[in-house]
Amino acid sequence: MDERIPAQPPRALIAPACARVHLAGDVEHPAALTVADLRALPQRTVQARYVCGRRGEQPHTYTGPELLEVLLAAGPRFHPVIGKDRVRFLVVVTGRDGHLAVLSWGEIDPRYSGSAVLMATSVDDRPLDTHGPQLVVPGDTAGGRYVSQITSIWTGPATTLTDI
Ligand SMILES: Nc1nc2c(c(=O)[nH]1)N[C@H]1C(S)=C(S)[C@@H](COP(=O)(O)O)O[C@H]1N2
Ligand SMILES: [Mo]
Repeated sequence: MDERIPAQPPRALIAPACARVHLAGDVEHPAALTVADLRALPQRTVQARYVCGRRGEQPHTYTGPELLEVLLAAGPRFHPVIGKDRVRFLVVVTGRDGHLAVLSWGEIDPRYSGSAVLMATSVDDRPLDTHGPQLVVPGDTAGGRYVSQITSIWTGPATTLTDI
């Protein structure tokens, strides 16, 4: 055997590349989550469709945890007594290519409008471990907030001009 050619390890021993989502902002527990970490949370499956400018209507089946659960696990620093403090919080979701979409806490919390926004760990049964999760916003018509290959999520309070 040619000693200069390193032996390849069996394919099963090569760890698959897995994307991470950096979760940061005004939270107690910043984290770098894999899709496998997201799969450890309670999963929901929804059918949703958005209209893509280039490819028309896109119906897909998405499975993953609710964005709300992922954010709550990070411990957002809401005011300990004033319940409505949470409606100041923004959620900024960024994809690998820099595409970015903003949600507000009131959109994802059932005590307000509360539509179930998911972080998909699979689309049409295709796992997203290597690509990274995709945001699913079933109430949206256009696809702009279906951010794919999510690399970071920031949450924290918006400020008013008087705070600046
Ligand atoms: N990371 C990332 N996600 C994205 C976008 C993007 O440019 N980058 N475009 C959005 C828009 S505008 C649409 S319509 C859908 C299109 O996704 P598709 O081509 O996979 O259907 O992805 C959404 N998610
Ligand atoms: Mo789009």
